[in-house]
Amino acid sequence: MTVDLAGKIPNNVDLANNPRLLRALEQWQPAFIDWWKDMGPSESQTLDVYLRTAISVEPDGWAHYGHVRMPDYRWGIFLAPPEKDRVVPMGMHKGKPAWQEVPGEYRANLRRLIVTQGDTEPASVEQQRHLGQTCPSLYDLRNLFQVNVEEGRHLWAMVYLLHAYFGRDGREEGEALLERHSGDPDKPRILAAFNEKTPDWLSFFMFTFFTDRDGKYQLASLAESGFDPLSRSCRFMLTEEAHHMFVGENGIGRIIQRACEIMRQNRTDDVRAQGAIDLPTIQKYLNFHFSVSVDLFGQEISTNAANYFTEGLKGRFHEAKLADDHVLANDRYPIEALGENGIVRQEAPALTAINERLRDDYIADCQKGVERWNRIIANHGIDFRLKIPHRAFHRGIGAFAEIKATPDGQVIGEAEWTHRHGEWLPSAEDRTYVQSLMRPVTERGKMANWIAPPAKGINDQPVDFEYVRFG
Ligand code: BYC
Ligand code: FE
Ligand code: FE
Repeated sequence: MTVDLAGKIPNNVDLANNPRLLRALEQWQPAFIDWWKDMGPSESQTLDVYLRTAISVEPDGWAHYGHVRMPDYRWGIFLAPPEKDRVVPMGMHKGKPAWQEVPGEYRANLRRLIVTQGDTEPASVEQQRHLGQTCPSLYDLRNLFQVNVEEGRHLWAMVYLLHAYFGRDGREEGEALLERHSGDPDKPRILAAFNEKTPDWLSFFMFTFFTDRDGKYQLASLAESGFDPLSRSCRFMLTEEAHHMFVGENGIGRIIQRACEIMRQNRTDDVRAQGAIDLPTIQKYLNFHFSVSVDLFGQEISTNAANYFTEGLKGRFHEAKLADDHVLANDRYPIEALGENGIVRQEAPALTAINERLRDDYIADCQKGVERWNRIIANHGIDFRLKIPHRAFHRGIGAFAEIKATPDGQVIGEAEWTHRHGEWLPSAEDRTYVQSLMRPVTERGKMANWIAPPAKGINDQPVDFEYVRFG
């Protein structure tokens, strides 16, 4: 696999020898740049940012670090190296050679999966568009932009697949990906979480912790696809995704750290009086972002998901490591469902419960991160623990969308929900308070008062490095 870094579009997919595809992508490129200028990070055109850029797919050395003027970022198309003799890992075609072209009968389903994946990438950039104006430090500003440019590259990854394998329909979908916008009343993004606002940095860090983690699980499932180009695209995207989740976990950890320091120093729970964010408010934001992110896994019982699996288009998390027949014709899987007196455990056919199984894997992963946050609180000797709410809490998709539940998983009536949801989700007042803290800090090495400095900088640079230069 040769890497071409000199062309208009850096790539390792041999675009130079595919003039039709190259021409199509070079036509899409100006539309992407226009979208980035209109809908991407606001007022970033003159900034020099210390960014990593993908320049190969070698495990070490795939990234180059250096200051880049943001609109000149080199978004490239990179697929992970092909696995020799790769086979379809699951479903009715299990064991047959992986497909290098789209099987005709699965064209519509594959296109739909790729479009849904592709739609989330620019959506998140749109949601985060104004955060640069209120960054808590240059370090954080750089991390925001790093996430943004890589989500832009993930859009390129999906648009490449659409152009290379789906002909004219694919090109039309590529245009539509730039025409839908987050929160647009007429042309919204496809999945609900990507039409929510990300108005402040507490929300941003929660988003990268919870919603980018959905990205990790969905990409890992698509990396199991029998359609090999999709698998290889997703495998490389996953290497970038780790940093996005780091930004979230680290960001929330530093906010918690700051709250705990203030509680200890001032012997008070009234952290807000000292201009920081109190732990109960952090819990409410956690509840919100967790619940909209678990919706992204779809219905508990889904024939779509069963079909994707059986057709070999989308697998389970780490499919190859699972010890079963990878066909699941007669297997059962335990799920939570609505019973007559609340929420009950039930068995469902494993095939139709594929979405729920992935949601379980995701929740277990979230739980580990929350435990790491709780260790920060415990280390300060403070008697408070953050908790992931029950999966039935505040749902918009699936069986639990029909009911109201407390964060503990108690089914409650509408009246009680109306009366009490302000205890569990950020209220208008909470949001106004958090917003009031959002003042830009752009002096080298300085941090906003509500967040502790990171333990170390990016790529072995010091924390007070000039991560962003204002031109
Ligand atoms: N919102 O059978 P079901 C990322 C629809 S994040 C609105 O359960 P399925 C990133 C559904 O379309 C990863 N509608 O559906 C993160 C279906 O509609 P139809 C993104 C929803 O298909 C941060 C109906 O309800 N990647 O990368 O099994 C920053 C029945 O539902 C929603 C992917 O999602 C919803 N939440 O499951 C940047 C991977 N959920 O058929 C990036 C690709 C369901 O009735 N997508 N519906 O018209 C998929 O695999 C599937 O589309 C889903 C949905 C898992 C999302
Ligand atoms: Fe992404
Ligand atoms: Fe991401």
